[in-house]
Amino acid sequence: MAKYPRVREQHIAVFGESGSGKTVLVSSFFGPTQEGSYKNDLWDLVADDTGQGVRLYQNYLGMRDRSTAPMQTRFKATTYYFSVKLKGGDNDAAKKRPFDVLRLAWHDYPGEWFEAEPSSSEEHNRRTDNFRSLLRSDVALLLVDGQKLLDYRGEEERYLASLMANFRQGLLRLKDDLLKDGPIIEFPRVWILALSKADLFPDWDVDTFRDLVILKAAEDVERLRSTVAGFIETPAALSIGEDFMLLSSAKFELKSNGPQTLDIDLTQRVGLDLVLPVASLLPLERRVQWHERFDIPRKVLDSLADGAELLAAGLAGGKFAPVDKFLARMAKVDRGGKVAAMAVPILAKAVQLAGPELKKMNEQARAQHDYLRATLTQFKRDLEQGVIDKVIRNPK
Ligand SMILES: Nc1nc2c(ncn2[C@@H]2O[C@H](COP(=O)(O)OP(=O)(O)OP(=O)(O)O)[C@@H](O)[C@H]2O)c(=O)[nH]1
Ligand SMILES: [Mg+2]
Repeated sequence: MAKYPRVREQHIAVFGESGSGKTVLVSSFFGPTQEGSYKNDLWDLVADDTGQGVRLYQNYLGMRDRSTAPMQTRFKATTYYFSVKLKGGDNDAAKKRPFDVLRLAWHDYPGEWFEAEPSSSEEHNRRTDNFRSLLRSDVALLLVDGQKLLDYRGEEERYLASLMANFRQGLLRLKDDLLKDGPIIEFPRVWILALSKADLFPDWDVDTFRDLVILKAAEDVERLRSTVAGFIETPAALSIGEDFMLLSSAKFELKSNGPQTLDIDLTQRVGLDLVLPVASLLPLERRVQWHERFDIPRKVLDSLADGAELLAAGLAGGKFAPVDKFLARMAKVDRGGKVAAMAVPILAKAVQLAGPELKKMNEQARAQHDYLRATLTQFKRDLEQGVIDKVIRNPK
C-alpha cells in the first residue's frame, strides 16, 4: 500500500548577489497565503517547518505593517520546504490521484557566495555541501538586481558582466570537489534569468529585459553557459539564457513628504504566482522538447524532471486512456524500458495542452472536484497567462 499522503517533491534554487532580493522574494511568496483573508479553492500552502514559516510570515508582516524589509541574510544558506496540500483528500478523484501533496524545496543561497572567496577550508567545505543539496533542483533562478541596473543606467554591461563572472567564479570554486566522480547527471538544467525589483521599471515587459541582456551581455551569458556545461553529463540538455522572467516582491516607494519613509505595497507583486508553475511544469516541458530534438541517455532523462510521468498523469488524467494502465504499471515498479516508452506520448500530450482545450479541462476538473488535475491545469494556465502578459518568456 502506498503511504498517505503521497508527496511529490520539486526543488528550485534561487541565486543572487547580496541585496538582490532573495529573502524578500521568499517572504512575499509565502506571506500572503497565511493572511486570514487569503482564499484558494484548490490547495493550502504550509511551511513544513513551523518555525521557518513563522519567520517568513514575520518578515512579510514587517513589510506590510511597518514598512521594514527583513534583515539581510548574507552569510546564510537556507532551504525552505513548503507543501501545496491539495484539497478534497477523501473524495473519489483523490483516491485515484498519483499524489496528494506537491512539496516545494526553495533553496535560498547566500549572496556572499558569489562575491567572496571562502575564508577558510571549513567554509569551503560548507559551501560545497550546501551546493550539493541544490543539485536536485531542475530549475535555477538567476537574479539580476533591478536596483543595480538602475545604478548602472547607460552602462549596464558593466554590472551584467560582473554578475555573470561572479556566478561563474562561485561555481568554478566548487568544481573540483563536485566533479570527483565525473560529470554530474542530476543538476539544474533550466536557468531562468530573472529581473528582481521589476517594480523599478514600470514600463518594462520581459522582452525589454531580454533585449537588454542580449544586447549588453550575450557573451557573458554564453561564458556562464559553457561553464555550467562543463559540469554536466549531456551538456546539450541545458538552457541558460533562453528563459527570462520579471519578478517584483512588492512595490517599494520612497515617500518624500516630510521625513523620508518607505512605502511597501505588497498587493502589487509580479511573477511570484509563476514560481510554483515554473518549478513544477517547466522541467516537464523542457524534457519533452529535448527528447524530441536529440538523444538523451535514460539516466539523464530520469534525473530531469524525475517523476515527470506522475505529473503528466496528474495533468492529463483520464482523458488519455493509457494513463490508468500506465499508472498501474508504474505502481508495479517497472522502471525499465516499457513504462518509459509509454510515458513519452503521455508527457508530450500533457505538455501540448493549451488554450481552450486546457481551459475546458481545468473547468471540468474543478467541477469534478479533481483537485490535482485542477491545480496542475491551473498552473499551466497561469504560465500561459504569464507569457501573454509578457512576465515570462520561454524558448519555442
Ligand atoms: N523595489 C524593490 N526593492 C526590493 C524588492 N525586493 C527587495 N528589495 C530591496 O532589496 C533589499 C534587499 O533584499 P533581500 O531580500 O534582503 O536581499 P537578499 O538577496 O536576501 O540579500 P542577502 O541576504 O544579503 O543575500 C530589501 O531590503 C529591499 O529594500 C522588490 O521587489 N522591489
Ligand atoms: Mg537574504
